[in-house]
Amino acid sequence: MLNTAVSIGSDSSRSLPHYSSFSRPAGPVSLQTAGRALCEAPGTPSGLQFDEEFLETKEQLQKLQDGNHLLFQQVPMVEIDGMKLVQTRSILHYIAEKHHLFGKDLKERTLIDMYVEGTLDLLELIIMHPFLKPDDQQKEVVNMAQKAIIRYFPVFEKVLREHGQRFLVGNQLSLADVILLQTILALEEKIPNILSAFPHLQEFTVKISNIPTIKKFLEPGSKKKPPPDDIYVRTVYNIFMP
Ligand SMILES: N[C@@H](CCC(=O)N[C@@H](CS)C(=O)NCC(=O)O)C(=O)O
Repeated sequence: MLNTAVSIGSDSSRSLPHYSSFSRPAGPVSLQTAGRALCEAPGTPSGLQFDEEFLETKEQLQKLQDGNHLLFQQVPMVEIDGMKLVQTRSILHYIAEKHHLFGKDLKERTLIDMYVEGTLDLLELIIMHPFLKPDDQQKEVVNMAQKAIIRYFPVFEKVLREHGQRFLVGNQLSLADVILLQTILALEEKIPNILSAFPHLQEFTVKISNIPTIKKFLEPGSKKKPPPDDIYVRTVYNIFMP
């Protein structure tokens, strides 16, 4: 899979794949990814600080591979707490666990995991969208909208309606909320009225977006990824295609 899926931010190097390193008081952390992504999400509510250096060439990737920094020769990689983490889900889970975004017990954790995995299935469609042929892109927007409106959003709308909390699981923020917010925001870039039939999700989006650390991340000038553009697509191809 062309995993543009995990990264922690981008700017005018906008949406370029990148190698990044970041640090927080607990110790050095470094992150390496390819494009707009998922890892930015769980670190965000915790106020995780990081610096970035973008992967822009095949040679940069090769250097990381040759240096044995990548367990399976792939990005994303996050260097944190003395480990070099790879595999998107493993990275997400580690950061979520570390920052108390993974529920209070096994049942909550599993519920969060199910919500996250379902949402990621939708988010991955969005992430892959720029790599489709131009003729297929419009059709895929329709497909994504249908998937969101028929399959995924009704589930979360019902959860929020019945649960009565502002969060999906328990009474505190979890990885499920963060990934869902990320997915809604990414989808709204393509389909602005995607939430029109989902009042609880609209409220959810506003409330979660206003959590101070998340709000800051969503403001201009942060490390949040902008929508992918042609330069991003070309760069990803140049780096990862043989
Ligand atoms: N299962 C891995 C897939 C990672 C992946 O496919 N990475 C691609 C970039 S998007 C890569 O590094 N490709 C280089 C290679 O395989 O040599 C994950 O979820 O992190």
